[in-house]
Amino acid sequence: MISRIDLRGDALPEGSALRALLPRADFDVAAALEKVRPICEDVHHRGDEALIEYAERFDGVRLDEVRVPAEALTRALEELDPAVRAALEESIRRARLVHRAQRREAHTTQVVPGGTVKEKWVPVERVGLYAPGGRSVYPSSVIMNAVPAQEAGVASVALASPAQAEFGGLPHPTILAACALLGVDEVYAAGGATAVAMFAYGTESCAPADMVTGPGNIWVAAAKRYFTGKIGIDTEAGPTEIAILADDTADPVHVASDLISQAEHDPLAAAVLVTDSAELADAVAKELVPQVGASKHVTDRIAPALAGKQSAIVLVDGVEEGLRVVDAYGAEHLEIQTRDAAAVADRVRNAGAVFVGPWAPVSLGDYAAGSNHVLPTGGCACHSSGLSVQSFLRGIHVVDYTRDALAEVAHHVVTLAEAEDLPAHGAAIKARFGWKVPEGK
Ligand code: HSO
Ligand code: ZN
Repeated sequence: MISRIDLRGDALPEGSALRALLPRADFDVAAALEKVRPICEDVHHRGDEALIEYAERFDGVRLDEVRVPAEALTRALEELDPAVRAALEESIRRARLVHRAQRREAHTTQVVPGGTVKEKWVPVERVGLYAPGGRSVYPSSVIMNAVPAQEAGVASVALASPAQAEFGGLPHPTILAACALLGVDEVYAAGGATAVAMFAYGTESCAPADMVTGPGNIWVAAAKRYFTGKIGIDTEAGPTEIAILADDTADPVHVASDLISQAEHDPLAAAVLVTDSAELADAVAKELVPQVGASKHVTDRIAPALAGKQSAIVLVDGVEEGLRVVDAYGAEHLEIQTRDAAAVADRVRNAGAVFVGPWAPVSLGDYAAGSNHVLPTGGCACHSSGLSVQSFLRGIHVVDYTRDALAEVAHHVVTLAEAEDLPAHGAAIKARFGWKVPEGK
C-alpha cells in the first residue's frame, strides 16, 4: 500500500542529494502552460462571450451571464445547513484573529538627522480569488483566501468558481454561502484557466484584478504561471502534502488517519511518514489497511495517493536525522509527533505549516485552527510562505532628506555614480549644489 525508503545506517547526504532520495509527485505545469495559453488569449479577445462558451464546453451549462446575482448569494446563505453555517462562522472568527495580528504598521528609520526612510504598507487594490469546483468544493478555502485579503485592507475582493450544471449554472451553493458570510458580494461563475484570465485581463462584466490567489488544479497553476509578471499570484498550488516526523511515542492510529486525511484530496497527494521507529513504521503500515478500507474516497484518491511514488514511510536513525529529512523535503504540512514535540518543531526550518504534538492534526489547520491552509507545495516551502496578510500588501519606501542630509552623503553618491559610469546620476546631485560636490563630513 505504501512504499518504504530506508535511510538508516549511512550518513545522510546533504541538501539536494538528500532531497533527490525523497518521494515527490510529477506536476508538470510547464506542459499545461502550452494548453492554457490559447484559452487565456481567447478570454482576452472575446471576454464574456468566451467565458460563456468555455463554461458550456467544460462545465456543461449555458450561462446567461457570468456575474452571480446578489439574490443567489442571499438564497444560498438562507438555505445553508445551520451546523455548516456555525462551523464556517467559527472558522472565519478564528482566521480573523490570527490574520488581524499580521497587519503591519508603517515604520520610519532616521538614517541621519534630517534623512529618513519610511516603509509604509499599502494593500493591493483589487484581488480575484479562485475557488475550485468539481471534486474540490471547499468553502474553507474561500475563507483562507478572503480573510487575509480583507484583513490586509484590500478594497475590492471578487471571487470566481466554476458554473455547476446541477445548480443552474451558479457556482456551488456552499461556496456562495461562504462568500455571503464573508461579505464577498462580487462573484463570477467561471472556472480554471478562464477564471484566472478573466481576472488578469478583465472582461465586460469583470474589472481586471491586480492579483489572483486561490487553489486549483494544474490548469489554474498553469494560468497563474502564464500571468506571472503581469499580475500578482500566490504560490502555485500543487497536490497536497503531509509529512509526519514521529518517534516511538506516536500513536499509529493517529499517524495513519492523518496520512489518509490528506491523501483524500487527490490521487497525486503525498503522504510521507519519517520515523526512527521500525515498530511505529510497521504499526502504521498495518493500521493503514483497515482505515483506508473504511474510508469513502478509497479507489479514486486515497489508495492511489498512498501507493504513488510521492508517498512513503522513510526510516531514519534518529529524530535528528528525521529533522534533516523533513527540512530537505519542505512539506506543505508537517506534523511533529515526537517526545518534546514543541522543541523539535522549533528547529524545523522548511515547512508550509507545522503542527505540534498529538492534538494538532492537519485537519484542524484545514478548517479551524485560525492558521491559513493555503501553503506552499512541491518543496516551495524552502523559499515561500503560505498565504497571509503580507501576501496582499506592498511595502513602499518613502525617502525624505533635507538639504543638509543630502549634502552630507553627496560625495559618496557621486563617487558611486562615477564608478558605475553613470555621470548623469552624479549630476542630479551636483545640480542641487551649484554643480559642485559638497564636502562630506
Ligand atoms: N488540505 C488542503 C486544504 C483543505 N482541506 C481544504 C480541506 N479542505 C490544502 O492545504
Ligand atoms: Zn485538507
